[in-house]
Amino acid sequence: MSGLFDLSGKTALVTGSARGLGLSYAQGLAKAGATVILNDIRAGLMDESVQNLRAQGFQAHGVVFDVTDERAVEQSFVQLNEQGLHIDILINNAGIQFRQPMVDLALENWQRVIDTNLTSAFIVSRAAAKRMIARGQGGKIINIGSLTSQAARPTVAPYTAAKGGIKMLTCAMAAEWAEFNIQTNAIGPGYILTDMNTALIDNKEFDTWVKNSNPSKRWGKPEELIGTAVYLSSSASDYVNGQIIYVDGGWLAVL
Ligand code: NAP
Ligand code: GCO
Repeated sequence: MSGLFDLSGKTALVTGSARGLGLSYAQGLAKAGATVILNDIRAGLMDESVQNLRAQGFQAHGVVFDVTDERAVEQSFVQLNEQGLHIDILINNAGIQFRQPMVDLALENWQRVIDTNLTSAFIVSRAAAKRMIARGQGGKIINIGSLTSQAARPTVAPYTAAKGGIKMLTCAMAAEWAEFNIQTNAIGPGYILTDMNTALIDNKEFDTWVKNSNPSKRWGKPEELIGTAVYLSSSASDYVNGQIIYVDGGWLAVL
């Protein structure tokens, strides 16, 4: 049974993984046997995280690129391939949040969130999928959605639109790439204790709302996303495609 979740011999790229959920995904996949490639826009932070993973005995590398920059993405994939690193598993994790009522929202801020949280998944997955198809060995692509892939709250419209798009882009990728033995799915985390949510965690009213809005009555922890990431990265999910798995304490399941 454990072989079902064994990632030995696989190479995984996790975008936005110098810290936060991305680093948790990378550490979890490394523990399952994968060689992991961290990505970030801040080289120093990324290098520090790569060294930390190596110090734990894991196979880890790093590649700096902005996920919204298609030229940098393509060049990075060429560089990785030249190093003998071929991506079997891609987790499109990089993302930002920008909270403001739409009537006050500048188009540039709308666009920046859409570019980073949605368009980037197209850009990076296109680079990965064409190489997976050429290699003929299949692959795994995991997009990172959110509760806002399914429901909205005020002041996070671009994030919500992007994450809703992630849900349907996951279906589109499954529609086009399943025949090449590439499984594309998504994870929809609930409210998780990371830097993205510091302002919310520190806000007593919001903290109370989160705890009262899910039957688990608490925020999630980054490490609680790892099992789903390993499952969707492994042969255990070879007949799962186009799905989003919410890891939300039951939030979306209850009235
Ligand atoms: P986070 O703590 O803010 O970390 C985001 C990571 O993405 C950082 O490492 C950041 O780099 C990187 N990043 C941002 N823009 C980038 C770009 N253009 N190119 C490359 N990397 C970039 O966020 P998080 O909470 O870990 O969230 C990670 C993902 O999970 C996001 O897609 C988020 O929407 C999603 N998510 C989070 C939650 C939650 O409750 N935390 C829930 C649902 C979904 P720097 O370190 O250089 O800033
Ligand atoms: C917000 C939060 C959320 C969470 C997550 C919930 O401002 O409401 O940032 O968007 O990060 O996406 O699933």
